[in-house]
Amino acid sequence: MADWYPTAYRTHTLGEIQEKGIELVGTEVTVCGFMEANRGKGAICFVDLRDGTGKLQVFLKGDTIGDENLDLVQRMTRESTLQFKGTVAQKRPPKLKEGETAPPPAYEIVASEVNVLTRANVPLPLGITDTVSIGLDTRLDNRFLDLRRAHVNAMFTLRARVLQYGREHLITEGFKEINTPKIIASASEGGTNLFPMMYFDTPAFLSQSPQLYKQLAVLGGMERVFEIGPAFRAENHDTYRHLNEFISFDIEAAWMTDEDVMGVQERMIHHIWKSVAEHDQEHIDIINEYRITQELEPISVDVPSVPFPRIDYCEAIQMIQDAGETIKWGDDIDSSHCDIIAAKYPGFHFLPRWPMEMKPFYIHHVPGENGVTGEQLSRGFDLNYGRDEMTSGGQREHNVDVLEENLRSKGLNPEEFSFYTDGFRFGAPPHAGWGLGVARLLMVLTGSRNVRETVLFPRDRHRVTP
Ligand code: AMO
Repeated sequence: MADWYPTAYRTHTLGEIQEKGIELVGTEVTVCGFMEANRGKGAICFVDLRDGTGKLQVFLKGDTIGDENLDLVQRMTRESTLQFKGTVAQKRPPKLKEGETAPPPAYEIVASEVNVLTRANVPLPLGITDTVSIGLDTRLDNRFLDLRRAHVNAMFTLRARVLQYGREHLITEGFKEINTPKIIASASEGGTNLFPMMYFDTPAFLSQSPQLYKQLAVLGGMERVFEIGPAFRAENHDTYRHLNEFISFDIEAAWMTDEDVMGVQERMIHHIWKSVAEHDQEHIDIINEYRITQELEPISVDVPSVPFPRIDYCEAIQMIQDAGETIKWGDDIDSSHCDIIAAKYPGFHFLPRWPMEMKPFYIHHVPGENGVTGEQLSRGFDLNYGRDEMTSGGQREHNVDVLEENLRSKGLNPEEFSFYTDGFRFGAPPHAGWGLGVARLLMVLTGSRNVRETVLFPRDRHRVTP
């Protein structure tokens, strides 16, 4: 449990009172929260109060709180914010029928004072405790209310945990967190999907990826770096897994190959899943309680074993051909093809060794090893889960002459990349890295069917607000 220091508004959180329980019985506390519901007419009233840490019942009696205050609370609208002063008490245990076991003790606050902080409008644009299914657009338009729903709140708690466990794992492997600029002058992932902007009098772009800068940090001797930051793509894709702004979880490391950084990735994902399984079952349970009301299969956190399977590009093409699909060496592997691979490898699996032709200019080739048609293979890889790509990565080209040749062969002007290529002219360690889509990983963990569910305020083709 976190250390919840008292604030000007409250002495305790609701979660803290429920957790400390008996220790606080008889103590005077001040609490705040949203009024989820109120019950009781006449001389008494029960309020279900909710804050960001839990829920608690507040019990009000006219003769202690005053008839005027009692009436005020009884007429209060749902989701209004209230502050109560009162004493912690143990709730009377429920009468048990034969054979029933007693539930754990529950606590409540017997109120002596109430203060209305804000009164909520009626009707609410969406219900907080209703189990009726609400359209994603309505939810996103009213995200501030959607977030008050227990399973949505649990989802974003898990998101924070995934980032925390990922960070902590990389730190144990010697990685340091960096921040790279998001206003850039040249593209790293191809020029067509850039958002242009004016940087004073100079045209510039929003960054598609920290790619070139994380490499420069490693060329600068930082050895192992990571960044969790936004990436912007002006793509026209309008699918369940594409956004125009997403959080990319990137690493870059010196003296490593593609295989080495695949190792970092699988160890990190293993650590995330293991930590969630050990510490966050309560959030998974909340999501499952909701899923059951929607007749969706409950999710479970199955810690994946490492190493993850590796299916070379060539082998993947063969598998797809064997399944009767028309695909040839050099073609992209699309989602329906991924279904064929996922039928055999349903969990996380790497797809290494793509044709050089299909990978960005910064990817290293595989010396002396060619694909079935004699074309050059690369040290670029993807990590997939089921039909969805989670990560791209690879070993990087560290020979500046080859790098400039790669740029030219992609129709790019090496001079425009001199801020980057210069970094290779004064001693360059071989290095490798990857970029992981955080929202896609969250989709896997939480069983979401749309990446928008796992992003607070998604940006897509049709949405730039709220
Ligand atoms: P790539 O372009 O494949 O690689 O992106 C890395 C990962 O980011 C996620 N991703 C997206 N998520 C949501 N919406 C999008 N439009 C979107 N585009 C990408 C995916 C993807 O696997 N510089 C390289 C990484 C590297 O080599 O280190 C890069 O950006 O999960």
